[in-house]
Amino acid sequence: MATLIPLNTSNWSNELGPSNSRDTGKWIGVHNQTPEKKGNSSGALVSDFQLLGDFTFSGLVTPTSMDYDDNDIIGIVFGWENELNHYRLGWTQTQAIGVDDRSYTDITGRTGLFLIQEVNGHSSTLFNINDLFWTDDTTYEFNISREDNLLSIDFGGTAFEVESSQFINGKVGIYTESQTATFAQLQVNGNVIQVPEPMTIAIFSVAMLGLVTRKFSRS
Ligand SMILES: [Ca+2]
Ligand SMILES: [Ca+2]
Repeated sequence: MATLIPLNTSNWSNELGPSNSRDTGKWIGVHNQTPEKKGNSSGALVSDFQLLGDFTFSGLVTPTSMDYDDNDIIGIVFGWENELNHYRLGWTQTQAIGVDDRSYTDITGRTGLFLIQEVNGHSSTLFNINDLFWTDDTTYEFNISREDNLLSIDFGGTAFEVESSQFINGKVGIYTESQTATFAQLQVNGNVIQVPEPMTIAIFSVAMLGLVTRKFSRS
């Protein structure tokens, strides 16, 4: 078993949601490594690094009912380039057919537990159990790993494998659609490449300019 390294979510970015509600919901708790989404908002929180090749990404997610008892989507993203290019692993608490309060579906129409591959905004379903639902205020463990083209996934004790080589590299993250939830103990193992923030590049450029200028004035 590879050693998992705890992640610091302080600099993760609020990104557009990956499915039919592509708005940017505010995440709180990122500085305590317990990202939380309140209210009926949607959106992704995405890592400040990329994973190259094989990896493991794991953590905990709890759909919460204290603020609002809802039944929509909690999920994980990986191989992420943007909201139109990624994998998303989502899960709903759909109510029984015929009950008014039906949940959001993925843009594909999927409910229950689903794994979707999104390429230039075109979705394909890699896996779906349409009658498996989460329970309010229950903490679920998730674990996603890639070994070459094989994706091994465990979400809340439901494990499955699929093959896909679409996104070998990419960022990881979490998302909700119209759902309150908290995430914790996010960990990763793999070839981590830090993606510099635009600000860091700007400061670096200014520093270089300073060096060059000084060198020039001395000569
Ligand atoms: Ca509920
Ligand atoms: Ca909702």
